[in-house]
Amino acid sequence: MAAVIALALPLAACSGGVGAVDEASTSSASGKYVEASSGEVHLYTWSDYFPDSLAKKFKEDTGISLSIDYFDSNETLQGKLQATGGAGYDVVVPSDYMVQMLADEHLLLNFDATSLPNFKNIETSFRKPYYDKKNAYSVPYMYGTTGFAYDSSKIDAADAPTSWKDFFNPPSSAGPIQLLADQTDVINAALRSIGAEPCTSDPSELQAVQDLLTSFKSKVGVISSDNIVDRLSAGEEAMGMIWNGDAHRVKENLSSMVYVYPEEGLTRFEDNLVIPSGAKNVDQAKTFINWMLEPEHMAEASNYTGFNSGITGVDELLSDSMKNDPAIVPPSDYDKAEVVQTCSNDVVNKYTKIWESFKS
Ligand code: SPD
Repeated sequence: MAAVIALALPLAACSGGVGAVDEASTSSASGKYVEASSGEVHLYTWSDYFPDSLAKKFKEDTGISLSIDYFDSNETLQGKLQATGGAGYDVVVPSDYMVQMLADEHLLLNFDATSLPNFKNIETSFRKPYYDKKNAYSVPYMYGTTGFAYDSSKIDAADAPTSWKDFFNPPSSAGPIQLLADQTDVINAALRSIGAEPCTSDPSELQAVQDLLTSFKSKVGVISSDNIVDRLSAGEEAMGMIWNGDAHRVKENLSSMVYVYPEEGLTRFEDNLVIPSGAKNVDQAKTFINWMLEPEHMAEASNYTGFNSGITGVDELLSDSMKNDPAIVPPSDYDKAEVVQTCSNDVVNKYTKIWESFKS
């Protein structure tokens, strides 16, 4: 699993972003850890990202019920928390850059994750990431990469795509392309395909991406982050943008599926467990997060989702199929996985404009 761990290192090494703990959002809830033994936790997470078996086990172990709603992108989560002022859920699962954005908007509770008894189980390289330098708001859930996959039984070897450039100019044998409903992942991939960097504010690069997406639109089948595993496994789409854990699950059903590490590079993301500022069941939320930091619980989530996690002891508990899948363990000579950065608000607004115009 050395390659998986190596892929994780740049995140912790990365600097910049949220440094200061937001004292204004510190509440009494940020104090001592109190283990709850009844009540409920409302979890809001990515679709298909938490096994029912684990929710059941959590209730049996702690007496706390877990109810789950699903979102399809960080921006959907952000919109929901903005609309409710951080209320409605007790635990939510933003990615790296979105932890920083939500914290900056005072939508997260500073609960001092280092005070959790199981904080010690977080691998050192996953502590104090650039988007939460004091672990005031977050602990890691799953991490992975955003690449694309294609069915090698449908696309000739001569046409096999190897780059984002190929992805956005697909061979006709690929048929309608699956695209994630994720403006950050799609625009970052499009920027890489034209040789530009994520978060660029260069108007000509952003215009080139807008033009590329406009020409790509007629080749897109479904724009969705939901049910990808089912659709690709069933052969409904032969090529699609996909997160590596989902690709692993597709490969379990369809061995001809290939996960591509694009020549230009790809995004390495990290999703996190955080507590919104308006959460009602804070002790229960902290009990849930602490419980998830047990290696066997996180490993159950990993083996279900297909993604790895930065918790000590999880690697040993991963299924052999995960340990041996290049979608999970990247080729040792691939060094182009880049941690997502938090773009400036101005650039985020430009991304949103490009995305809305692409979808309209
Ligand atoms: N099946 C759900 C996978 C969720 C992955 N989160 C991706 C975050 C990308 N920025």
